[in-house]
Amino acid sequence: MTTTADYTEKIPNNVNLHEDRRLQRALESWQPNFIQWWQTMGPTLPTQDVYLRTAVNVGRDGWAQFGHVAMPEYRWGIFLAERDPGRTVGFGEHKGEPVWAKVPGEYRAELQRLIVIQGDTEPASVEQQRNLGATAPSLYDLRNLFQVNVEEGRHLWAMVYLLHAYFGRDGREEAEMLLERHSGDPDKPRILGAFNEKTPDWLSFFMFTYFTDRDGKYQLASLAESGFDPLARSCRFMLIEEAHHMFVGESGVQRIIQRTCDLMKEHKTDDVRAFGAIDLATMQKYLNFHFSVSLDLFGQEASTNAANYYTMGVKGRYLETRLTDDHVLTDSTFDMEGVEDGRIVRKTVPALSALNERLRNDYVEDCAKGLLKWNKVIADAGIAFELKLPHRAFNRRIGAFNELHVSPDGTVMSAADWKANEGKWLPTAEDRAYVTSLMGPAVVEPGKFANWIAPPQHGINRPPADFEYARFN
Ligand code: BYC
Repeated sequence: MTTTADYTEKIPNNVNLHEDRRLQRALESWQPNFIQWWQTMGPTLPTQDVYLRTAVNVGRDGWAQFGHVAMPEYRWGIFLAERDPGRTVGFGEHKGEPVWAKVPGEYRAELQRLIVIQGDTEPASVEQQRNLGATAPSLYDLRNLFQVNVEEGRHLWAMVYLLHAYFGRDGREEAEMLLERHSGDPDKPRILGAFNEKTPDWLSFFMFTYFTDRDGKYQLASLAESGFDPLARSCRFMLIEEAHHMFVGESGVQRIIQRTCDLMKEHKTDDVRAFGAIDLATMQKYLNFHFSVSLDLFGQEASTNAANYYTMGVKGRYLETRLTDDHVLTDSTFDMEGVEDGRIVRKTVPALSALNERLRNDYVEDCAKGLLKWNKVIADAGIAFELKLPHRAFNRRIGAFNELHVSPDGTVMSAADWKANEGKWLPTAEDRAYVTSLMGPAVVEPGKFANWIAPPQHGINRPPADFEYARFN
């Protein structure tokens, strides 16, 4: 294994692919299918080239290089973080044993399932975002969208490599299926709910990259603890790229809020729709939607799957190695909210079965940090409004809260009352139509921004915000 990618190969990689001709041929025969998928399901806005970063190295310094790239020629590669030769399984019944370089036969099904679910989300998000280029609010934003898209494509490559390299024929078949399921397809949908929702406008895109990509961060971090070392190393490297995606979401929402607040102050009104911006009440509704849909991605609160993954050593907790308990959890308990007789109650449950909920807690805590920054923009403008995360039981489809009707402040109510208030809490058809109406043709003049969003404070990498981030024929 080398840290630097070999770019002379058809598939750039740091896994010495040329040493395994069979695997190399299998991946090279998947490659045209991927390109075909990218061309039919990937970004629709034609460009000559885009200023993108490409991973070239997994070492700490200079892991990526920036430059204008024609998108279909982007070099999607296979990169695993460097191997830690002394690494041992950090949790579960194999705690302290050397990590596995190959898939243990008895855990094959579980590992394959986790890798397939992870892999399925990556192309799904590209499909969801495919038409957004046509309404990009600036070249800077267009470039960020495409950066996210190519890297999700690379994350798909990361999971496909694992399927091909370690799961034989089943793995190759699953890799094909990853290109055959499509977001929102009635016959062959993507596996997880949030990845079948639409991302039709840029407010949705920024909320998605803030909330749903953040689920990615927490799931990848848990898989980065895996005893199956190639999976752990793949996820560790993916996390480096993922950070930018969440930055795009956080800063994107922040810039919309900034613009809204500027207009509210300038015109001394809450009704910024009259001036072509997005009012804070609508922002809250989008936030409610994306947060609740993303909470579902963590699975059931009580999960024997999660307990088994942990005991087997295939999926750990967030920052497992930094936690100070016994890393086995058979004798531990966990306090959480659950449902009893139609009410939300606190209960103490075995820690092993509550691992999904625990990860969801870590996630919620992290989500709240962005809101502090967003609310500061509002407070600095002297406006009396605060964005809030809705209660975790609000608008849930997966898990115990699915059976309840709960308001954003956590009040349990009848289905009829909930329905009567839904339009106050979640985007209505009219809200969505309004936001869509703001999405004009892509703003392609360097340094110019659509009316509903403020410019960023800095450009990407070194160039300023008015840099020509994308060029057209
Ligand atoms: N939708 O015991 P449970 C990302 C099913 S995002 C539909 O709780 P488990 C990204 C479940 O499959 C990160 N079905 O399940 C972000 C199970 O079915 P079976 C993606 C669901 O396994 C933005 C049953 O309900 N990575 O990277 O503990 C852009 C029982 O549930 C859902 C991963 O998710 C759902 N939401 O938990 C690009 C990591 N939830 O077995 C990329 C890998 C549950 O009874 N996946 N079910 O037929 C996992 O770790 C787990 O599979 C889950 C589910 C956390 C997703």
